[in-house]
Amino acid sequence: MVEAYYHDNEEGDYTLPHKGDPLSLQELEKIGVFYKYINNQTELNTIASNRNYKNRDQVEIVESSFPSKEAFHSKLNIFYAEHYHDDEEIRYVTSGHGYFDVRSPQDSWIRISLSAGDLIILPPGIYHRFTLTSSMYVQATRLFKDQPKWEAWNRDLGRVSEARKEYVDFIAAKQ
Ligand code: KMT
Ligand code: NI
Repeated sequence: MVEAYYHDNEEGDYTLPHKGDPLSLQELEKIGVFYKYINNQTELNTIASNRNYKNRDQVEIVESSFPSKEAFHSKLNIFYAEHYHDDEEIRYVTSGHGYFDVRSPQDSWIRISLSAGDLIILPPGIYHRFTLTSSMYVQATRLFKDQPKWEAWNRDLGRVSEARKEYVDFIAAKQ
């Protein structure tokens, strides 16, 4: 079941829920984040073809699929570093659980809790991060238009691309 809420901003184990005030899916749409529950592959195919996504892959993020505990944790740290992409990020959770954190217009963290059947679309240019939950397991389909391009621009780089500018303008127009 999807759930969206503000992150409590407490430090510590980032796989814990960190639950703050709740937020509706309509509020997410206002910042360009779309959510949909999908219970069959046909619906996923429709979304992919409507948006011109030709390719996809399946990822399983669990310690046992990494060569070492260190490799697993370094991957989790990469996912959890705040970043944006110049393209949309579409993820469909097929098993397990994950948290996507996205920045609100006021720069607070909004946490979106996802499990099997949950599809999320993050717009180009939105700052976000991902973590496993305390279940420490997720399996997801990643959609991409052409070749996989997972270029991430971490916030500490301060880079402002065209996609980032467009997203900032989109948010500003709504205020
Ligand atoms: C990402 O880009 O953060 C990921 O692919 C995370 C795993 S997909 C649920
Ligand atoms: Ni990302």
